Amino acid sequence: MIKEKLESIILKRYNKKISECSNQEIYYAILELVKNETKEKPVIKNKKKVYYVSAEFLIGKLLSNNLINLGIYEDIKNILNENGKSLCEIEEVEPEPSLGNGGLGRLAACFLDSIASIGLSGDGIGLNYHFGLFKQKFENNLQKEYKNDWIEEESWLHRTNTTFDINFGNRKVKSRMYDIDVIGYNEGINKLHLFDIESIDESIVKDGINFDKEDIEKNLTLFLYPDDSDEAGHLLRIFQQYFMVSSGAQYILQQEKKKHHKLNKLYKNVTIQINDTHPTLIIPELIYLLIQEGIRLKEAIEIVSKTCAYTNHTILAEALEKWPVKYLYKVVPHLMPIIEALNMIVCEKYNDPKVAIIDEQERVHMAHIDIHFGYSVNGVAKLHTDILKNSELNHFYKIYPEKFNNKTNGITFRRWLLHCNNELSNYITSLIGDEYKKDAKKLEELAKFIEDKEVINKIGEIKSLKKKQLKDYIKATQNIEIDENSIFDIQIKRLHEYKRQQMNALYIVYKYLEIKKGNIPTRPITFIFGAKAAPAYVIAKDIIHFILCMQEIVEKDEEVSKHMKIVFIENYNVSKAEKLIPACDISEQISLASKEASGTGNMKFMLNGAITLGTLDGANVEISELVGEENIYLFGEKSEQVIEHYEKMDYISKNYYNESPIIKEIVDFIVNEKVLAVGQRENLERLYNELLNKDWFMTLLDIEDYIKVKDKALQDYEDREKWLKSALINISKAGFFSSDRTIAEYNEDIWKLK
Ligand code: 26V
Repeated sequence: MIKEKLESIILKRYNKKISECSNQEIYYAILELVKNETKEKPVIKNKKKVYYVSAEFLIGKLLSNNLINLGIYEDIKNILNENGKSLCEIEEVEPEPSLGNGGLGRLAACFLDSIASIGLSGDGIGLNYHFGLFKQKFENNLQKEYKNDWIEEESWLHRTNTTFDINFGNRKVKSRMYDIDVIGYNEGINKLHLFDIESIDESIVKDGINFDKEDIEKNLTLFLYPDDSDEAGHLLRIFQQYFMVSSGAQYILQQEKKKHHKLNKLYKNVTIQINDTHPTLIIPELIYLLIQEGIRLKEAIEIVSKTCAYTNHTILAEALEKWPVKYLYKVVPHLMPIIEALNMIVCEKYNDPKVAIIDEQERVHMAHIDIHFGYSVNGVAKLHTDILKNSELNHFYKIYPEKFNNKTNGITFRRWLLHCNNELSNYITSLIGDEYKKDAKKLEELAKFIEDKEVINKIGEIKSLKKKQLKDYIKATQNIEIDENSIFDIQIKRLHEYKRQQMNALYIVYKYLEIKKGNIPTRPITFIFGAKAAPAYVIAKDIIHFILCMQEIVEKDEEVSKHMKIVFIENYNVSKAEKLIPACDISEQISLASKEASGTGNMKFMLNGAITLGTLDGANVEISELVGEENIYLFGEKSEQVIEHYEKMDYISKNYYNESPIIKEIVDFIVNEKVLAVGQRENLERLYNELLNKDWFMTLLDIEDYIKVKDKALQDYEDREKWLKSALINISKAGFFSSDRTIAEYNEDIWKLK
């Protein structure tokens, strides 16, 4: 059936046979086939519907994922093979939408997959950024940003006839809805609604990612989080946020009216999950729209408060949005009276400036709106929720203990195992059947093979195969030769000081100097990084620069490069993650304890049989509880100790530098003449001074323990059987981190859709 359908599409489009088509042609043909198949699927319907509103949906490429969820992946793969074509090569043709920065956006994408796959009715609401997040290139060991032109004539986007007027004070723009089908795994479909401005003008983007930030009518949906280092950038973000939530809120109410649902009972039929504070303005916007429908302010507030729920994804103060009242008056003057009314209610009730919506400096605390006027507040891992309750949001927890709950993050196994590691997933199926694909906890059945040498060997063989595939990919794309028998140590995530890529870089310096001193590692090591730094985040870009300098120094040093290699993957994105994660031996999760809300890369690595090297932070805590301390490498100070350092302000990085000769030697190396010869003095000195005089995320606090524990992990790798057993335990315990479990909990505790 599928074969005939594909052949007929190809015949009609190109008047050719499959074997005569280019990969590009086949890609468009399969795109058409998938769209046709999707039309046959029912739209999922429940009593109540969730709208997941998010500024980011890092969906990645959709071709294989959709084929898997439709249950035709193997068929298509075989049909192509019979015709001398390869699905892997066709995947390469698909452009990757870059509609997210990192974990938060990828989580939203995993959630949409799980919502549909467990048969819940829920749509995503977001923005259709034409150039997404920037495309990263390395030039002279520096990050350079370019636009990522991902939208083609034919794509997964479906242009709908739904449009709305959006009012920014006296400025008015038109919004149009574009839909992407979200196909559940052996299930019906939901939608991702991405709103776009009708008057967009791509041609205003000049060299790199520069454009006139004030020309809202032309630029609104060009980029995700354009550089927000100045006032125009901040205003543009507020324009984007309001454009998204006003479009979304109007759409939601329009749908409710179509279903003849009463708007004063909105919360019985709809729940809105607010993903971080970016969509917070949906609260005053809904109140505003309900008032226009004839509902009184007090009742409108009550209805909205029972409809909206908020997820917090970070405790970093600088990432908690606080918009100046002045800016909001410029963008959404009609919402300000509502925001002021909400603030009055809170101030009269609690008389505590710490929980006010508008502070003394005339800034609106977006999270405070969500907490007071939403019915649920959740963190994204046990430790994170505890920190929210006990310190960061303690004032709110005391007022509303019943609103607070934890939902430990998860990942979709369809993409992060079935698709990216077909070999491992097929092998698991041969051992325990395929029930784990719908019920991830079943992976625990793998534990019974722990003493089975054949199984252990096979796990090792699959890892070697994935490492060989990655080696070939790196050679083909970046022309770097790596040794597939070396240990693959991987850190891939957004670049941020709290994630401490700089600590990993200092370890590399340490290893380099050891090799120079004649202390040769038992086995070569390949250090792999992937990370984009926000364009205006200077120190983050300096860290990339330093690592690229080290990459060049090592590459050119024959004596050292036999024993270690550094590869910084250019333009790290979802498809690259899919190639890197299955090949990993050591998963670097080394954030400063208390700072990484959850992490989700950690879960993907574990599922693919890598061993975590990490701090007791975010979901690492839960990983460690599940696999046991023998199957994870933990180091560094605990979150309570770190929080105490901040309270007492007693961490002084220079003391660590002065008191440890090793630390001094490796930190000094940043401005060593060898590095200066391949790098920029200004950037390197800035990084050096930052570590010495500030080091806000306490790199030097944990570096010695990190070196010790990392060396132990590298040594332990040599006991192949023990290492692979540990890998198998990690895989078998990963079931908890399926986003199907996370979403089932959201539904059970917060949404109650069925
Ligand atoms: C945003 C910003 C923006 C301004 C500059 C500094 C800064 C630092 C951090 C952030 C993070 C925003 C929220 C976010 O992406 N959180 C991530 O959410 C993931 C999904 O829950 C979670 O796994 C990650 O630990 C968390 O960092």
